[in-house]
Amino acid sequence: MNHPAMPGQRLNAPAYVKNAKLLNWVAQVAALTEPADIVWCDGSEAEYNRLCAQLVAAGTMKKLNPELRPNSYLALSDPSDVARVEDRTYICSERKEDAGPTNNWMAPAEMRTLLQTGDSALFKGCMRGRTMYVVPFSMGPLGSHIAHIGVELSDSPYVAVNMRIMTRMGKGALDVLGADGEFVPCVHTVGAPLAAGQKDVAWPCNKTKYIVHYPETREIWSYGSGYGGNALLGKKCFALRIASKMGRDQGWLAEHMLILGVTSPEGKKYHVGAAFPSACGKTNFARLVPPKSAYQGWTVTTVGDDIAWIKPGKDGRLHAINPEAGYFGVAPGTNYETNPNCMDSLKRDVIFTNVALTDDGDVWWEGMSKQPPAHLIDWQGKDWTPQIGKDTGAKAAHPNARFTVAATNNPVLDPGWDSPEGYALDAFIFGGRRSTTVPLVTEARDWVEGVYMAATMGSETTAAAAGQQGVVRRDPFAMLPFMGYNMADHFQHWLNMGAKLAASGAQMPKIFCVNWFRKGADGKFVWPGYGDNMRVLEWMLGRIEGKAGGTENAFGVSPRFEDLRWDGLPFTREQFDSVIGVDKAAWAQELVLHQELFTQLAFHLPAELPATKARIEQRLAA
Ligand code: SAT
Ligand code: MN
Repeated sequence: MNHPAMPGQRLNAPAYVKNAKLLNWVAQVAALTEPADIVWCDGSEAEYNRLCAQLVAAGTMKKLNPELRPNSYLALSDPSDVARVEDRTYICSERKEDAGPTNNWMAPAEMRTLLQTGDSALFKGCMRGRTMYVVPFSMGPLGSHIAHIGVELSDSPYVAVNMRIMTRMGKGALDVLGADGEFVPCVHTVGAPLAAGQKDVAWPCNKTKYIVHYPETREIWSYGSGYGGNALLGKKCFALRIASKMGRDQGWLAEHMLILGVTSPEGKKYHVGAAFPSACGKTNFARLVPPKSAYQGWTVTTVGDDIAWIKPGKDGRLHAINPEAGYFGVAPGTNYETNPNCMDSLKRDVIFTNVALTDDGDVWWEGMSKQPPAHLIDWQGKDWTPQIGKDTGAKAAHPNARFTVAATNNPVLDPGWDSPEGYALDAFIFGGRRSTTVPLVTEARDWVEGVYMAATMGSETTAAAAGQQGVVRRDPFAMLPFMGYNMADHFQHWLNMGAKLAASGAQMPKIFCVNWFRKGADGKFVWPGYGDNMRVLEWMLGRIEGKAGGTENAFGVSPRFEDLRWDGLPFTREQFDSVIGVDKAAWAQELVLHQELFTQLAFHLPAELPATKARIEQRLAA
C-alpha cells in the first residue's frame, strides 16, 4: 500500500499488522529518514538465515567453520565503534531536575530540532540507500503481565539479527500488540546514508553519536553507532532507561540485575537478584558452578544475566522476570575453568563481535586458553601472532568483544525462566569491583540500610564503556549509566517500595552487599571468586533461614570465619580477615566519597540516606 506520508513509497506492511498507531509511526519515520526499502521482520528462522547471508555478502560478518562452530558468525566493527558511549547518552525529560545530575540532559524541543525537525536534523534522509527493518519485540515472556512491547526501526540488518536472539522478536510480539496495544517506539540509524551507486563499508557508523531517551513520551532515538547497547535498543535503552521511569510511575522496578535460582540438597529453591556494574562478573555469577566437593546436591540455574523487571505479584511479594531472551556477554576472560556453562552455551548459534578469527575458521579471545594460537586475524582484521601481541601490546580480541546467544543455549537455564509470573525474590545482592575497603559480604539490617548500600555502591571502571578504566566511580544500584530519571528519586522509589511491602506484611527480600575483588599487598585478588562465591551465597541463604551466624559491623552484619563453609578450599583465617575486614581509616575516606555523592544528589535526596550515614559514622567512632 502507498502511504499518504510517503507518496510513491511502499510501507510493505504484512496483512497481519493491525495496529494503526504502529503503521502511522512507521510511515512517519520512513518519510523522515527516506529508506530505499522497508522490511517487516517476522522473527522466523528463514528470515534470520537470509539476513545473516546478506551480512556475510556485505562483509559485515564471516560465517565460522560449521564443523567447529555450527551456525555461528563473526562480526568486526569499525575500530571507533566498540562500546556504549555514555557521554553521548541523553535523558530528555521536560524538566532538567527529572533527569537529575548524573544524566546528560537536553530539553526535548531542542533535541527534537537537532534530531528530527531542524533544517539539518540528523535523522533527515539518514537511511537513504538503505533498508529500514521494522523489528517488533517483547521484553519479557509473550503476554506476561510484567512484559512490555517495543518496536525498533533500524537501518542495520546486524541489529535485526541480534534482536532476534536478544528478545522475543517478530510476529508473536505483534500478535500481543494487537490493534490498539501500546509499544515503545525505538528509532535507530547507523547514520551513514548511501548516495546512488555509492559502495557500502563493512561496518557503517558515524563519528557523531546520539543515544537519546524521551522518558515522558517513552521514545528512543539512537544515531551513529551499530554496537551493542547503543543499537540493540531493547536492552539498556528500553529495559533499563525507559523502563526505570515506567516502573517509577507504575510502582515496579527495572534493575541492572541478574536473576538466579539456587536449590539446596533438600530441594528448597531460592531466587536472588544481583546488581553489578557492566563487566563485573554478572555473566559468571548467573551461571555459577558450585564447588564439587563441598556442594554435592546444590544447583544454580540462570533466569537472567543482565536485567530484571520486578513487579509485586498476587501474593504481595516482589516477582522478577528477565525481560531478555538472550545474552550479550563479554567474551575475553571466559574459559572452561572460569565459566564452563557459558563456554558450553557458545558451542553453536552465536554471533561473535570483535573477537579474533583462527586459521581454521573458529574464534579466540584473550583468556580463552593459556596458550594463544600461533596465528590469528585480530578484531581489526589484521594478522596477529603472540609475538606481535608482545611487541605492540595489540590484543587479538577487543576487551569489550561480545557474544550474542539465545538463553536456550545455556545448559543451566532455569526451567521457569520463561514463566509469565516470574519468581518471587528472596534476596537482592549489590556489588562493585573494589580492590580495597568494601568487605566480601555484608547483610543490611533493614531495608533502609540496604538501600543505603545500593545507593553508595562504587566500582572501578571497565572496558564496557568508552573512557578511562580502573578508576573508582560511584555507581548507585549499578544503574549510573542506565537511569532514565533522577537517581535520587530512584532511591526514594526504592524506599517507597520497601515501605509498601512492609505495610502489606509480605515477605521482604533481604539485601546484601558483596565485593569479590579485594586485592592483597601483592596486587592479586585474595578471594578465589567464581564457583567459590557459592560459599557466600550459602551464608546468605542461611541468614534468610535465620540459621547462619554473623557479627555486626558499622554498616551491617558480616560472617565470621566459622560462619562460612570451607571444605575443599584452602583459605586461611588471615586471608579471610583481609577480605572481610573493615578498616576504620579506609571507611572514613569512603564516607567522604558517599558525602560527595549525596552533595551531588542533594536536591532530591531522601533524608533517610544522610541519617543512615550519620549512624554509620557514630558506630565507626564508637
Ligand atoms: O550496554 S551493552 O549492552 O553494550 C553492554 C553493557 O554495557 O553491559
Ligand atoms: Mn549490563
